[in-house]
Amino acid sequence: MKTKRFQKFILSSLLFLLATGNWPVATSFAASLLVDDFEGSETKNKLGNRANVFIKAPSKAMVSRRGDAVQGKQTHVLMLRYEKKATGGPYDSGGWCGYYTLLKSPGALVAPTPDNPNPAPIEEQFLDGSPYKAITLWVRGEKGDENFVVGLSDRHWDQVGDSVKSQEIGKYLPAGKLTTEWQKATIPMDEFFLDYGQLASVAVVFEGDLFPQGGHAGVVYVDDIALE
Ligand SMILES: [Ca+2]
Repeated sequence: MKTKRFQKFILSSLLFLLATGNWPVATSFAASLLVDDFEGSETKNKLGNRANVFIKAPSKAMVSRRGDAVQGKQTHVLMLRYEKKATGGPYDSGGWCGYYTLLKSPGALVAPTPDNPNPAPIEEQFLDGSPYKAITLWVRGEKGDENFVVGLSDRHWDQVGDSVKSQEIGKYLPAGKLTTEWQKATIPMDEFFLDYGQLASVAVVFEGDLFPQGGHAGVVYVDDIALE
């Protein structure tokens, strides 16, 4: 009787482990980290951190949410509309624009109490990206002639308000370019030369020489930004 109960215990423990993936040995592998699936808040990602467009005039960008089917599954996705201008703005480069989502958590002031009249503020927390090998995201264009690069910043690049850029997105897509079909982009971390232990943000960026005619207006759709 006792043995049977023990066997049952072992079996249920195994089932629990299988169901939850909480294997003790699995701790050395990094599970993927979903940064945003665009199902929740419009201004915060799944990490609880801010996400928004960025704009340097005369370029501009806006975001919204749309329902779409990704791999046959109905879901919500980010719609990113951009107008990358060819001239004007800093260095007559037409400015730049895009969308960022923060990997770092913001710092905060701590309210003083009688016991602690001068509390230290909570510092920003940068994300340890060292367990991950790639940034992944699902993307499609509205027409298929869109283009962008991915920006990644660490503490240093964050402080200067910029990021390190990937190559053009097509390099990381199965079709070699954006199309009107959903594709998964996999951008190896080592495309970016920075401090992976202190990551600050991921961005979709329209800047530089992305388009043959200089400027371009278009719409790209994005879902499931993750670190894998
Ligand atoms: Ca989604």
